[in-house]
Amino acid sequence: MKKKILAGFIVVFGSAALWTQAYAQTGHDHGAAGHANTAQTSAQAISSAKLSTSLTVTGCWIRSIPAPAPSAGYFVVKNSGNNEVKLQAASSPAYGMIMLHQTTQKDGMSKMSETHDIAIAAGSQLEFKPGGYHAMLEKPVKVPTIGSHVNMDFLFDNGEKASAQCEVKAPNTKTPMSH
Ligand SMILES: [Cu+2]
Repeated sequence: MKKKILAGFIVVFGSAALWTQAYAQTGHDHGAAGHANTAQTSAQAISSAKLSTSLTVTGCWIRSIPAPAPSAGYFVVKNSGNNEVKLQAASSPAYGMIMLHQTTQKDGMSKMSETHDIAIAAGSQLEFKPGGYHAMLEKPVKVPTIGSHVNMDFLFDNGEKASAQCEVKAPNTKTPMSH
């Protein structure tokens, strides 16, 4: 009996470790149902959150990528409040799922990973930009045309949200300043 329980534990633990490994390797291929549920929950939480007076998102732009490949969104989050906040999630009517990602460099290789609770200190701002933090935009409802704007909402851990209009730019756009 004891042996059976132990064996069961090893199986569960083993598959969790395998899953984590598989997840790390697939990068953008997030087909898992758990992620879809999380995205849905945050979309609901964002729509009922109250618009913040101290947290703003500006300069938002989206790199237009042909579907079904995921696209990325970049912006500046500014916290003019007196407390540190954490960015928890983003949502947009134009995308079925948005995740917060961070690109890191290791041994000359660029790699993206999902990230949660990105802290923005009181009175400071954080730039989401190519090669760093970004919003990963998946499952486009339809591919937005270059030059159009897409609405995006951002949820913070204090229960407030910020809203931005993101300009859709050409796939080869490198910096927010180039048009
Ligand atoms: Cu990414």
